[in-house]
Order: sequence, then C-alpha cells, then structure tokens
Amino acid sequence: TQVSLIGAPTDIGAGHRGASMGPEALRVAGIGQALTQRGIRVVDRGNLGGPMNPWTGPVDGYRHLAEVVAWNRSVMEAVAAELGQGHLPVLLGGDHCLAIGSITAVARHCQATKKRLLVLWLDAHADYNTSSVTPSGNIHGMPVACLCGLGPPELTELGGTAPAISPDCVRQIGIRSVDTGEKKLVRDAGLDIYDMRYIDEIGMKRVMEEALSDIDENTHVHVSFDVDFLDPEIAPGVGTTIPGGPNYREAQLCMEMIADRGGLGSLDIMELNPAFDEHNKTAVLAVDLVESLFGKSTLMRD
Ligand code: DIR
Ligand code: MN
Ligand code: MN
Ligand code: MN
Repeated sequence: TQVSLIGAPTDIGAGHRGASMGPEALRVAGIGQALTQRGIRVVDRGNLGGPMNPWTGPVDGYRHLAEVVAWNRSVMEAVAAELGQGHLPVLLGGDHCLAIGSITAVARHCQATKKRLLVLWLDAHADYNTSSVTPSGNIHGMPVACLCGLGPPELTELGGTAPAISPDCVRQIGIRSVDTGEKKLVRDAGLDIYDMRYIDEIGMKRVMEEALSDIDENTHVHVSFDVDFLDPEIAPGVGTTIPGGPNYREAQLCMEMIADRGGLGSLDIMELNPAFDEHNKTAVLAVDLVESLFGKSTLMRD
C-alpha cells in the first residue's frame, strides 16, 4: 500500500500558537525518508489550506468554531480521497481538533467497506470536553466527544449523520489529564481508558495486549497520536505538556505491539509544536516512533 502524507498546518483548535508548524517539522525530521526506507511507497500530498487563526475568545463555549469546521471539512475530504484510492493516509497536524475530520472520513470508509473500526487514541488527554464543561473553549479538547455525537452539529454531522463513531470502538492510552466536568462524560460514555495509573500497575505490555485483543482480519486500525502522549522529558515540543507520560521504551513498545498486531489503516500525528521544542527533537522522536509503528524492529530485516 501507498502512504500519503497530508499536511494540515493550523493551530485553530489549540490553546497555544505553533502547531501550525508541525507538518514541516515532521518533514524536516525525515518522516518521508523514514517510511521510504521501510520499503513503503510514500507520496507527500503537500499541505491543505484553510482560514488563518483569528485568535479570539470562546463564543458559546467554542473558540474559532467556523474556522475549525472549515479545516476539518478539508481534512475529511483529503483523507477520504486517499482511503478511496486504497492508500494509507498519514495526517501531519496541526492540532488535535483535526481528528474529527480525519476519523469521520475513516469511519465512513469503514462503513462503505464493511470493516470494523478501532481507534487507538494515544494522548495525555481524553479530549472529551463539550461546550458546557470545557475549561478553555479550545476544540482540540473536544474531538472524541464530537466524533461520538456530543458537540455542535457542524462537527458531529461533518460526515452527514451523527455520531460518526461509537465510544465502543475507541481505546484511549496514556491518559493523565481529564477535566472536572469531562470525567463524568467519559464515564457516561463508557470509554475504554488505559490511563497512566493502569499502565503503571500492569505495564505497557499487558495494556497493549488488552487494548488490541479484539483486532481481527476485518479491523481497520486508526491511530490518533497526540504527541503530548509522551512524557515531556523526552517530548517537550507540544503546547500542553503533562508530566508522568510513557517513557521512550514504553512508547516504543506501544508502537511495536500495534505494528505486530497488524491492521493499521490510517494515522494522525498531532499537536507537535516546534515553538516549544529543542532543536526539533520531539519531531525526530515522533518519526522514530512512527517507524516502529510501521514495523521497524531491532532484529528483523529492514
Ligand atoms: C484541555 C486541554 N483538556 C482542554 N486539552 C488538550 O482545554 O480541553 N488536548 N490539550 O490535547
Ligand atoms: Mn493531548
Ligand atoms: Mn466500552
Ligand atoms: Mn489530544
């Protein structure tokens, strides 16, 4: 299969400026060459366009809703076009609000091709806020809720009908920051959350065995990788660092076990913010982890 890189240079849903530089930072860190070296055919589709960030405050609980909708429509169309051609889309973010467009496209593709969808949401945050409980109005804290049907109709119905997905197909890994009002929402939704405490208690190996246990031949695995999933000691280049994340080895094992299980059909690499980084090291780390996600291992042939 062909991997298609899609850049979405915007920080429209974020609380800090700079995730708009994420796609270029990933290219500079060699995302394309790294995948090519794995024997994968890679085509860089370049960057999508969209509205500038007006950097205004919340209106009815949302910042920049109209602009967020415009960017997500563009992402949804680009991802849908790649999936329709049998390609594996890799979305280079951009902030995590864009996963609404990306995963809406993936969900529709799964429906059309009768595939089962599994979304692996690697993040420090649950991203399950709504306009009434959000502490910030930033829509990058809301994509999972929007995908599950909680949110403004412009976003929940991006693909035509809401909800785009059921909470049952989401597994969240690495979570360690859930806002006060958000806690009840994730419990009510019954989201499968493998939080840091659980990872501490049973270890990344068993966590991933559980999270991946029901993948079968007919499963499309979508990985939505928020780079703030990683511990800030190794990944400072994000807008919202939360201490106590997976270390280098745990993150590698997570990616390697997803690769081993098979079925990867699409990927988002989100929230990388070069303005907070040190010599692009977080982008280099993200590329290193993505190589593992695509099957790189120490002993097996390249
Ligand atoms: C926070 C931050 N939960 C909010 N969310 C982030 O504003 O909703 N998600 N940073 O990645
Ligand atoms: Mn996050
Ligand atoms: Mn469940
Ligand atoms: Mn996120």
